[in-house]
This record gives sequence, C-alpha cells and structure tokens, in this order.
Amino acid sequence: MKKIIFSLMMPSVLIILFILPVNLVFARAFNNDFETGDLTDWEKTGTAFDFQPTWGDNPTARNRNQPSNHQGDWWLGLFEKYQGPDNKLGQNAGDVQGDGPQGTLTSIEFKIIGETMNFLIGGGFHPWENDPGPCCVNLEIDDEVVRTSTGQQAGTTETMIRAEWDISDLKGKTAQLVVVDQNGGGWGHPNFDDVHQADAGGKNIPWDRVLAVDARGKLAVSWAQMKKYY
Ligand SMILES: [Ca+2]
Ligand SMILES: [Ca+2]
Repeated sequence: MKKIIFSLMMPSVLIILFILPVNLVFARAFNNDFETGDLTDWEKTGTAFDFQPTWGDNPTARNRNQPSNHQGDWWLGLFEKYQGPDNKLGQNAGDVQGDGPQGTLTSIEFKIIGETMNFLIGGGFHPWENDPGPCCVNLEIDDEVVRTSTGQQAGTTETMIRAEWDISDLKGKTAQLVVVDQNGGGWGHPNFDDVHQADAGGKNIPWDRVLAVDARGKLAVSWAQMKKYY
C-alpha cells in the first residue's frame, strides 16, 4: 500500500520540483530597453541616473533639432530630466539635468550566447580608452572591459544610432553591461537604449531565452537528484 501511495505521489513531487522552477525562470525577462519606466535589473552609482530613464523625445521637446531615435517610450538620456507626463516631481517636457551629474549603471549578469550584440547609442564622444572622462557603454567580464562604444565623433548628436559588437569569441562567458558617465563637461553624457544579443542570422535573441541558459544547468542538477530517489 505504501508503495502505491508513493508511486501516486511521485509524479506530483516531480512536477513541483521540476516544472515550477522552470516556469519561474523562463518567465524572466531583462529590462533591456527601460520600458519598465525605472531601473529594474540595473544598479546605479553616483547621481547621473537619479532621473532615469527619461520619457519620450525630450531633445525635440527642448527644440534641440536632434531627435532621440529611442525605442518604445523610455531610454537613457543623461542630459535629460523628464520622466513623463505622469511624473510627480514637477518636471516639464524639455527639462534637463545637463552634463554635470556623473555615475555608472550596471546590469544584472547574463550569459553570452549570441554572435553579436546591438544597441542604440548617442551623446558625447568620450571613449573609454584615451579620455580622462569617459561617457560610454561597456561590456564587462570578470570586471574587465571587453567591448566599449561611445557617441559619434563626427557630428556629435543626441540622436542615437544602432551600434554592434562581435561577441562570438565570448560565448559561454557571464557578462554585465555598464553605462558610464564620468564627465561633467561639454557633451559629458551618454545616451543608450534597446540592447540585444543576435544569432548568426542577425536575428535578436529574446532575453528570456538568454536568461534561461543558467536555468538549464540548475534543471539538470534537479533531474539527477530526482533520479536518485527512484
Ligand atoms: Ca526604450
Ligand atoms: Ca555627465
């Protein structure tokens, strides 16, 4: 009798231990485009990101004649200080924080599984290398910068364009993105939005699939542990 009850219960135990963690992890997406309207999945230092992400085409709202070219509603515009029509901070469209504030914004960890990484970038030309006050976006592995991009050198502009890194040699590594504003002077701010990894065909890989890679490792362990009980 005990054996029958055990046999009946075992599938339920398997479902709870096997399926539940998978669902929880597979539902996970990364705030890669700031469309949460906040800095979920990112950790800031300093003051540059205190009023980020910014909402809408604020450069156009302040007659800059350099449209932001952002994706969705929200993006990182480090000169801007406008968090949308519903903000309770007394901000108005066109408000700015200027170039003064500095800081960094670091993403959660993720696996490199794509061939390339692409994103929107604009703002000042202050490269990570050879500039005492960099404004840039870096890809870091073990706290070491392995890729970096900054705004355009010729015709510096708020308007973001899509940039791409070849990351094929980094596959399997665990990485983080870091947005850097270490410049309080002229054009001392980066703009950034909508980052993706892409496959060999250039197709963006959904972030929930990227973040599920770790889960597969955990899944294999759970399954091996379950088999021991049989
Ligand atoms: Ca966005
Ligand atoms: Ca700045």
